[in-house]
Amino acid sequence: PAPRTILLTGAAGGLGTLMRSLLPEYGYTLRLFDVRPVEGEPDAITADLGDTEALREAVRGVDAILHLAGISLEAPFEKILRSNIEGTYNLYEAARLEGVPRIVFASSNHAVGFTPAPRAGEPLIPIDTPRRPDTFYGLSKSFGEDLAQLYWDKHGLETVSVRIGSCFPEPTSVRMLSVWMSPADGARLFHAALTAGEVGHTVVYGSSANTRLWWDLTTARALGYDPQDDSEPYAEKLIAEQGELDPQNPAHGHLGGHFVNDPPIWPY
Ligand code: NAI
Ligand code: 15L
Repeated sequence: PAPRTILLTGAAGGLGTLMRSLLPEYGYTLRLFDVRPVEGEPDAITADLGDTEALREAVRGVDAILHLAGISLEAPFEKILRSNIEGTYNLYEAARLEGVPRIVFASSNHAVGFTPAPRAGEPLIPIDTPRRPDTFYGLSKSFGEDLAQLYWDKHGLETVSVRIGSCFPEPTSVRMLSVWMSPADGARLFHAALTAGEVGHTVVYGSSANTRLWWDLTTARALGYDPQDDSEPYAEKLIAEQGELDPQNPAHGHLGGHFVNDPPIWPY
């Protein structure tokens, strides 16, 4: 049966806020979880991923989990360790103990961020490209994907790991023309990941059907994902403002963009 009640972790964040408005249209009831209060949502669970009791209670009875909570930029290793590595482990343990059958995990392009970006005419980056994290942040997403594989192989807990590109209302850089996922396509992809039959542990790239796409969406499409958007209408303006990508510039020549040499730092 299609999942109905979803635990949404990271509900106060940018993507969480977008999904709070888009996912109910697909018929989901959302239970919200974040360490920060979720504005206008008094029933949201305000707790840290380090709070194992709160997590057990939060996951109890849900049909699936959309796990967006965590540090979403670069940070000192100790912080990444607590929120993203231990936090994701705590969530998987809670899900295993409570019998939640599926997690959709917000992985990131930064798990493979040091992969050279394909130039025009070169093949798209396949989903089984070796992982090349560009930051401790990307390393934590790589860990999350391996954790998901372990919980599938050992415990039969299914995951779709979504290596999200850039999910924002509009692309704001020339790099984003290649990796952008429109919020509407994000909701389509998460819905497909939540409802597809037997996924085991499936890894997919998360983006729209961009003209300048860098990676292969085959595994995402196999879930039933049918992206409707393309960043191309934004190309002319962004290229006029910022210029074409220069492959000699490390921040332009890798999937992870400026995370490879000048990552944005988590401010909290
Ligand atoms: P965000 O930083 O806006 O939201 C993350 C949320 O997680 C925040 O509300 C924060 O309070 C919460 N959080 C952080 N540590 C926590 C902890 N220890 N316990 C409980 N809650 C905690 O990030 P955004 O953009 O919404 O991203 C959501 C997820 O998707 C993140 O895991 C991020 O790594 C991933 N992602 C996002 C991309 C994007 O384009 N927005 C691209 C690739 C991955
Ligand atoms: C990510 O993983 C970040 O969470 C997000 O804030 C963006 O920076 C995105 O990647 C990106 O690569 O643009």
